[in-house]
Amino acid sequence: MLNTLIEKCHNKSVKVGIIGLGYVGLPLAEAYVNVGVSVIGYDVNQDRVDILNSGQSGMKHIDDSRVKSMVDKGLFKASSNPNVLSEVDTILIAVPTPLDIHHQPDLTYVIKTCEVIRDHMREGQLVVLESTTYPGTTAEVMKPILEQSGLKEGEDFALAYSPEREDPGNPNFNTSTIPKVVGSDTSEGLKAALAVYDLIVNTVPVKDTRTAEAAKLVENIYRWVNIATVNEMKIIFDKMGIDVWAVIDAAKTKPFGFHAFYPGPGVGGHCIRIDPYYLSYKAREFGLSTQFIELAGHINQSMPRHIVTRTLEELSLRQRKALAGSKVLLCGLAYKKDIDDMRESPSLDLISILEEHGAIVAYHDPYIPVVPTTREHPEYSGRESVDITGIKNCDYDVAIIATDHTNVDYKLLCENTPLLIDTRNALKDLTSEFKDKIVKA
Ligand code: SAJ
Repeated sequence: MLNTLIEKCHNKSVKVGIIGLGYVGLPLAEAYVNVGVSVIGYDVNQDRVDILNSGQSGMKHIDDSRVKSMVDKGLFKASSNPNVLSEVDTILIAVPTPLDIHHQPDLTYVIKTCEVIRDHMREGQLVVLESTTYPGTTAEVMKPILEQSGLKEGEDFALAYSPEREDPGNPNFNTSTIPKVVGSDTSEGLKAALAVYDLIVNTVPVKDTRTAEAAKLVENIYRWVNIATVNEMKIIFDKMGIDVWAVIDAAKTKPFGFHAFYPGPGVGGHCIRIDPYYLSYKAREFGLSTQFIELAGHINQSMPRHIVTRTLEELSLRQRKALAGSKVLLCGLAYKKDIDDMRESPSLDLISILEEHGAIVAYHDPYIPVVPTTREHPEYSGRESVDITGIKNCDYDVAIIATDHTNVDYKLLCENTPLLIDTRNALKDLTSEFKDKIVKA
């Protein structure tokens, strides 16, 4: 059933379809084009389709020249017409898997995508889900929808799961150099999926789709729980007058059995703080609870409020000032350093809690000159980053370092602010010079 597909992979005449042309789908398309394989991208967003077909990426971390080269080679085109899905030999799905307002998995995009594929798929195709999700999604959610087409998995089409491991902007790894876990519930499906992915990357075959789905969750739950651990350590060592960053730097000299994580103002991004709850959801189906995930969530999500409490305490102790009415400069809106992505950023929670206390909050982030509209905080859209070169005339009562961007003039900040709350150890090189005004929190 899939011999043709496998044959086409071997002679590189295979046509790859990719659904979802975002931070996962576009680099995936580029990896195939770079090995001479033709790609048709399908996206429901016509604006996105037009941007890509005009040779632009629409994303800061992907240079337009890369997309232009793909288009100019004649090996890539984007379309919002689902009919293209019958023209391709394999369909790779890279659509969002967020949480809904009840903090439950939201598979709307995956389900809608499967319904479109169902209505346009043909015999002999391989369908692969790449989006992070709970074990069982491919077999229990996708397969029934796709089989409504009348085609049968393992006989008429193949189905597999291969988790995306994109890390946007990571200078050390890219789509073609990050090993790709691949699982299918049929031997044909695994063979076909390996043939498709072997074209661009080293593959790691696993027993079935559930193993592959679970592997991705474990990767990110590992981070979620370990970040919570160091956040708790920070609170404990703070009380003991111990610098947690110095402790971690000492611990990481152990050449085995330790991986350094660092405390922060909370956990942002659309992976680490979301993926663990996909496992929590599925575990409840088996009458089980995921205590570490929930506890880590409690700790990580309490960090912004902890930072505000420490700010309030230090303002009161050092300046006999209340937080209400104080001028606060929040340094860093992005959820991690040197990127412009502020999705789910703890900085947004910091602003909200500071203003709840009556503080007057401004922000500085060299990567985010203006706050875009976000789902969770539309009220902040349009706010502008303040230029700190004029900071000496701004009389801020306190600056909170929430993101440790490299390109910020921290010395200027320390010279012109009476109190600095450093949640990232960003001021480590200035601590001796300004030790009386820097508080690690
Ligand atoms: N964070 C900490 N302390 C740490 C590490 C992270 O507070 O020690 C915070 C970050 O500031 C951020 C959040 O956690 O707010 C998430 O940070 P992250 O470094 O995990 O970055 P992400 O969310 O971009 O995670 C992605 C993941 N990649 C994929 O899911 C494919 C993750 O698996 C990668 O390990 C991570 O990038 C990475 O290493 O850059």
